[in-house]
Amino acid sequence: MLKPITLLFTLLLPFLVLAQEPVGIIPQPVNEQRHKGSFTIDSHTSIYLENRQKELKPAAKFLAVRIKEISGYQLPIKKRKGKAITLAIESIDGIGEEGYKLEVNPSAIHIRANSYAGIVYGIQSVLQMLPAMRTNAVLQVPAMTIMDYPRFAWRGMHLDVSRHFFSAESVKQYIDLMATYKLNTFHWHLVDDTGWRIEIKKYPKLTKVGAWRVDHTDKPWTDRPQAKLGEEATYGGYYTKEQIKDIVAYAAERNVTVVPEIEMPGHVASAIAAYPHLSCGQEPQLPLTGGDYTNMASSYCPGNEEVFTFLEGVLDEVVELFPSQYVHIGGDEVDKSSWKRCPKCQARMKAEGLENVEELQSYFIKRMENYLLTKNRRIVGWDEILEGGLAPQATVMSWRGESGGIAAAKMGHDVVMTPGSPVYFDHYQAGPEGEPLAIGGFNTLKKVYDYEPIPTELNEQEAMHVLGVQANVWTEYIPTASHLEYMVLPRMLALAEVGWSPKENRDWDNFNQRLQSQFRVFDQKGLTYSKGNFTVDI
Ligand code: TNX
Repeated sequence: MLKPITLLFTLLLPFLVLAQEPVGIIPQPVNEQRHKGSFTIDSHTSIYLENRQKELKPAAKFLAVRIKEISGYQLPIKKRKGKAITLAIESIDGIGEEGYKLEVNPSAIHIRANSYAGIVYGIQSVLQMLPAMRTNAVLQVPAMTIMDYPRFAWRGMHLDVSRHFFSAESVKQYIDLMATYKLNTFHWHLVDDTGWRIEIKKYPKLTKVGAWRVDHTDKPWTDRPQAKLGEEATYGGYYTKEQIKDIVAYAAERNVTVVPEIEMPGHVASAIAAYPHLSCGQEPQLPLTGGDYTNMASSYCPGNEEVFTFLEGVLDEVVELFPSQYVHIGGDEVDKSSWKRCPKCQARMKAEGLENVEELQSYFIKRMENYLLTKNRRIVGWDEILEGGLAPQATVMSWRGESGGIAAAKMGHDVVMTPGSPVYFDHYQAGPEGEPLAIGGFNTLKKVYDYEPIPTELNEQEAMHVLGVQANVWTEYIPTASHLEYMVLPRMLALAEVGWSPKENRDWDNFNQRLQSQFRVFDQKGLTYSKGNFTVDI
């Protein structure tokens, strides 16, 4: 015979266990408590915007569309409170611009935040608790209280659409995935040697000529022969202004800022193919086909004034399309050999008192910074922009390890940490046996998860300049959208947690448990992802 107290305990046990179960959200919230019971979403549920906050309409629509997809219920957006999911922008201390408070009890769901961004994140947390696909099951959100906000302001994913082209639809899917895990910055690498991907009305040849290359997609990147003039260019593509506006709006609805990268002064064989006068040699050429860089002009000529006129014209149209505070101007891996042979470059260096070609590159970047500042935009560039002197207000992306970022932060510049190891997602995540051919490197899920964006070399003051963290996805070896998914899933989720969750909340084993339910989501959505043995770190 059980004693009454034991009996009571036995009966309560399932609830006690339930109360301690992790909610399973990625990235791990700052603070979450699970309670007894759940809120059921059904045909009587509505969405209520407190104080009729009009600006929340896109968020409410986003939520309603998702609920409809999985359940068929069309939740009305109502003016009166009933059994509702309430969204409210109000003033809340301690959660910052992007934070939110989520309260779920059996009769209501409440999402409160200081801004649109926070409301969207509250919605994303609720959606992670629901099935990802159409279901006949009862839609239940477990009762809970969450208080949550991000550790870093810049939580980025980059995508190179030049080495291989990805459709506007694929780009949207990529952004949607990012948003699911509260990543907020999409760095869109729109320009490189192999293709110019953004429509510019003033310079139509950029897309007519520069977006297309001789097709060797059947061969591995490094085996592709360089195209000869006269060969037919059939591989490529670009985004029209309409498509870009649509993508930018789609991203904004999900609190994702799109930062365009207009690469300069190197990696621009595609632009030079369109307008040969932009290189020092001015020889005609085709966009780069693949891995072979020889005999190509790949840098603009800083001795030629027309180059600046051209770039200003391009940037005028770019800033019209992208509301982002930042424009990324590239700056990496510039082939400066042509500059050394170029009389106009020599003359420019003499006139400006520049001692070497690094200073000439710095002159170039500073001019572009000045131009963009007149448009109220700031520049961000790869860490090579430190060489020859950093432009006064530039933000640095540290990709060759962390040293560039550390140097820039010590100089009082903002930085984004994107070191090749461990946050280049074009590198192997397992294998290499059994893995698709990749550029090299070995960035396992665990290495990504363990990454700490604030280097120990920085003091507290300097560390404030680390805006955040970003993974880069170069696509030399990634020809298709499903291959792209495979490279970013699930590493993107580890990155999301590094960028969002407090350092002390990060727990590898717990993350792996939460990952299992996301794997089910990937399966339901038909996403391609890596299931490698992530717990083995080599
Ligand atoms: C270096 S990272 C590059 C890219 C390549 C990448 C391959 C950076 C700023 N430049 O042009 O695609 O390595 O991993």
